[in-house]
Amino acid sequence: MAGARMRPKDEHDYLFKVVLIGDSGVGKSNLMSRFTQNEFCLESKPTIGVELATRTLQVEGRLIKAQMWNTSGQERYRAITSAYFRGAVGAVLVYDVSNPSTFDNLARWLKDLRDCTDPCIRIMLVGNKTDLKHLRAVTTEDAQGYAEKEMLSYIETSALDASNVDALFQKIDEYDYLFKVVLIGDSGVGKSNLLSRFTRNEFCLESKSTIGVEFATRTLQVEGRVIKAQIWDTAGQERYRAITSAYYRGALGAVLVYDVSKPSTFDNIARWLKELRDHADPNIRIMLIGNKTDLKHLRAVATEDAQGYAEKEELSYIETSALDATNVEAAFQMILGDIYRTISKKPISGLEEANGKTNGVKEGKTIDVSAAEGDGTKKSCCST
Ligand SMILES: Nc1nc2c(ncn2[C@@H]2O[C@H](COP(=O)(O)OP(=O)(O)OP(=O)(O)O)[C@@H](O)[C@H]2O)c(=O)[nH]1
Ligand SMILES: [Mg+2]
Repeated sequence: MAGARMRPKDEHDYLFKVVLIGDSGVGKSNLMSRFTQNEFCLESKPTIGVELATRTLQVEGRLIKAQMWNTSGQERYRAITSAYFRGAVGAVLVYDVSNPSTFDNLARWLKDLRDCTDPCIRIMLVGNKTDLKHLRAVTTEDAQGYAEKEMLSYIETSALDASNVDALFQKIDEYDYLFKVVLIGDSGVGKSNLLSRFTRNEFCLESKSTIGVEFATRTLQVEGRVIKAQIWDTAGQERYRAITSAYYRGALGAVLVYDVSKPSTFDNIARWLKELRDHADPNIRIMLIGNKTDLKHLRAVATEDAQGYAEKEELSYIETSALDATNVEAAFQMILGDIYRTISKKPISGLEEANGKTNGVKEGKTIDVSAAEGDGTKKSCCST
């Protein structure tokens, strides 16, 4: 058969819809044309003010078809916002490194994104026009700091000299899912050490009480998916705790930790659970951890008691030792797997038709890009 050994022209493993947003003039159209110029296919759509281009490329052995959507930054097409964002698995939020007002406006764009897209969407902050070195007005450090605070990846590009434009897309495909998980529990139960054991395989006997909020990430395989786990840690001590609602915002999982050698930390679990139920998303997955199992001779909370409590409260339960590393990996695999199973059961905004890889479309399936009506409601996989 003719061409039997060639891949069909439109074959791909995943289809990613990626939306470009940002102020007018920051270079969205040029980034898009720069990115899609090879195997270029500009399908100009009758939809209002939206242009669409695709490029198929190889990312880590997989054939990815990137479908880039671009709209005007000048006109705020409020009516089509939800349709524009529908089904997007990635968003590229662009500002101009030589124009500070485009950086200041990021918060507004981010709000639009968060209101209209799936909370699992991967957002990439892009500082464009790095070729204008002498006109630079937003520092890399400021942008990086902002990106970190808002949980975005960050990259600087120049559509003009093409630097980092391909890297931008490669970065968007680095992982399948980003899951935020928060650690809570009394001071001294070992939250920070569970975090350091899980993310860096480190333990510190004389760790100081946490002040404010920290987080660390680790990318790992969970149920065959590449998950980027972003684990947040805060002070168990009331006076050092950061604003609670910000801490819980966007969290898909919570790990409630007590110390098996200290009954008061177990008694306080009910209080932590209440706080969680008051502030976190009602669909958050919760796991109870009894830490410090290495202190066998000091054990003061029986496994059965904790297990009974966990069952009653519908939490998963595991005992760990951050010191000798027992079950730390298993614990995080458990909560991340639990989150994955929960969200993969639910239809994701605009991706109902794309069952399979939740943050992408499997095996040559195509999103109907002409379906431009959104219902204007906020949909999400992870929060209500
Ligand atoms: N034996 C033993 N000690 C542990 C374990 N995990 C933590 N520790 C010790 O317990 C103390 C407190 O640990 P942290 O991880 O700082 O506790 P935390 O929950 O983060 O405390 P706050 O930040 O104050 O809320 C430290 O001295 C740790 O070395 C463990 O699994 N076994
Ligand atoms: Mg701590």
